[in-house]
Amino acid sequence: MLTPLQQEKLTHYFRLYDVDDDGCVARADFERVAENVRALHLAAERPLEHRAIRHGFLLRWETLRASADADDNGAVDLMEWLRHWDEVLADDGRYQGEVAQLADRLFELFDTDGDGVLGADEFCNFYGIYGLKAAMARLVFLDLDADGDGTVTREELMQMVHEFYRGDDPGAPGNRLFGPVGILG
Ligand SMILES: [Ca+2]
Ligand SMILES: [Ca+2]
Ligand SMILES: [Ca+2]
Repeated sequence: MLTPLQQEKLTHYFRLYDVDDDGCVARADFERVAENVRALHLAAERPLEHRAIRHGFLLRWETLRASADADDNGAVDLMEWLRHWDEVLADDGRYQGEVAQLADRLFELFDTDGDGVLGADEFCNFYGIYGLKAAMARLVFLDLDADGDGTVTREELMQMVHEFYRGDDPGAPGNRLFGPVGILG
């Protein structure tokens, strides 16, 4: 069972994923995110890499649809989304596959200078693909950068990811992984 805090966080997360803001998470939202990544990574210079990235996002939509779209109407509404996450969070194998490994891949994708850590600009780029404002991204970055050295390590990110998804501590910094909960309305 999701706790009220987890429900609140995952509802906020749903609004983030609903990039075109039509009240459902669907293929179009993933297409939009893939397109934003393309714009960011100058796909003209690296078309093969971008094709793989786009494929990855669309595959992720298919995985989500197969698991979450209970009424099979091609879109995932908030109730379907919460039920889906309730199942994933209760299952260690699925959690590893759908959360931990994904966070790891996103870390690699956005570490564009390949130095093994995320700088503030790299981190803000990640937020940009979901249409979030750079100012908010910088606030989250400050939260994530636990030791204040101006970079986010893989360990710092994973700690926040676990707090966001599985944690139930209202004071945990990881609750704000995708911006302050409630700010998207
Ligand atoms: Ca949508
Ligand atoms: Ca549905
Ligand atoms: Ca970097």
